[in-house]
Amino acid sequence: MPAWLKDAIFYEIYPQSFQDTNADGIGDIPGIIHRLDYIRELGCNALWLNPCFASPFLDAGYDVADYYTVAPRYGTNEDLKNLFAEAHKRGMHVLLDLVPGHTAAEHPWFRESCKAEKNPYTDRYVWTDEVWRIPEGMNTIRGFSERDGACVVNFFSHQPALNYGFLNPAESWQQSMDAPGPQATLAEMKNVMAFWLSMGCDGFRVDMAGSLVKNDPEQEGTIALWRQVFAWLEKAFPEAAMVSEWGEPDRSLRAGFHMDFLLHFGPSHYNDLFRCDNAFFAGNGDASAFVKAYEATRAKAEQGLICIPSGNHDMQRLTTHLPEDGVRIAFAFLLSMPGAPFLYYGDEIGMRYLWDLPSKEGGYSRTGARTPMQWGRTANAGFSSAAPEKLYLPIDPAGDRPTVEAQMTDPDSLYQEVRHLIEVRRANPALGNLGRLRFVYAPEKACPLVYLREAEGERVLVILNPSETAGTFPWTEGLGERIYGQGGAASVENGTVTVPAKSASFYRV
Ligand code: TEU
Ligand code: CA
Repeated sequence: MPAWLKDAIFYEIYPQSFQDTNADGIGDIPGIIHRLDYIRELGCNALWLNPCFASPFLDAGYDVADYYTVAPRYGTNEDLKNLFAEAHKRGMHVLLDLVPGHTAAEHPWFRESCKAEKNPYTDRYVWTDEVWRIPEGMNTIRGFSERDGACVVNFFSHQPALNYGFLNPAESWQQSMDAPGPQATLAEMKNVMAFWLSMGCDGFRVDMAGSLVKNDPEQEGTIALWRQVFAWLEKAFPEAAMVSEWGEPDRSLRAGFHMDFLLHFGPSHYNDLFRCDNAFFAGNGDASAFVKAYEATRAKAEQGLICIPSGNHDMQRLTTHLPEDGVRIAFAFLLSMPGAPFLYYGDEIGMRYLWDLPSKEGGYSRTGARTPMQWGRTANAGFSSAAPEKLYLPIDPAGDRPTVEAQMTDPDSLYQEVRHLIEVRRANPALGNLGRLRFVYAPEKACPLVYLREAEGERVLVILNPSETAGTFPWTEGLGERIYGQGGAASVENGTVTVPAKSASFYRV
């Protein structure tokens, strides 16, 4: 694992909505450079940028039309190179988003692949051998090409699946992983990675990383494929960091990834905590299923970081299902768990999910979590000087919408709470990315949630009680210094700790 991940705290930027510098209403790379100091001051020292490559933007850039060129609306390759350099100057690292599973339908490879005559791209995508043959359990598009066949798609219908082969080819059109077509696809994806890494990029967040090999229910083929990639990467770019969008760390970390996310899909029960009708951090939900799933996955994954994001561009905002105090306790959790924290832009000021927005670039219900960053009081909240109707998405119209400017000067703001939590994390090795974790108390449908963090001979007990009522848990040791607190302090008597309602505390023990 690259050494820099030991204390990496990531900030996810949706480039189109962060900072516009040329008044076209769309965020851009010079805008990200302009805001690097803001991110550093918050305490984050690493970035993940959503895809910023040439694209028809039918899925916000997750439909890549050219892996080697920055989308003109964001700037140039030179701008991106500049971002890497400016980030490095500040001790920061930058991950790009790699989308290896599919391309845009307008990618030149796909155009070639659609032709009836054989050419170097015939086997770049997964095709059946006749248009009438529709493979079971896979989505296809058909009847649009001269080539006779149905083409498998990975996500939306305009995202044809790149061909990495089948685990156990069962039909003549299914190629094995080591056939020339799949091997050429993989070699090209390595070229893409090497291209950006050589330019100064520090690694990738890998989109749908578990989706590459087909007919692979246990993902053993995809795991083997990634292990090959990592064998190469560790030699060629040993400092490159890789985080998978997989959602099953026991598989992804075995595949060689340094980090994986717990997400709104997969077996993690992530949503139980933050995004459901009775979310745990809202006060009367359940954290025990999450804890059980976490312990099970951790036991199977011997190495690597399990990362719990505050949100991302695919889900509602952290504020959607949680009250303000619940959001703060959720941040106390996010910034005291092991793994590298990932903050979604704007979550640090409590930006809101905007309901009922018309879909933008394939966002659909995800659109409301992708609105422009709210910097301050100036026009368009400081995001852009374009006319409001030209903005990528509208700014939150609420009169009391949170802004960076207001929260930076308010000592009681969420921004200050998050910044302070990052400081506390950095000051205490036990709370760091690699520190050990043991759950002490995680009752079913009850509070508090209690766990012990430990590293370098230091131990910190984390006690989180989002409930409206006080709670207790058994603890036979004493409590030392309270190094972080929200709400009232806990008290210990006769082997029982009493925790006030709506509180979060970190104690040295
Ligand atoms: O997402 C994959 C995915 O399965 C989901 O996150 C999905 O977008 C969500 O569940 C819908 O609510 C990744 C990207 O994060 C997403 O933005 C892309 O649209 C998708 O891959 C295709 O590339
Ligand atoms: Ca712009």
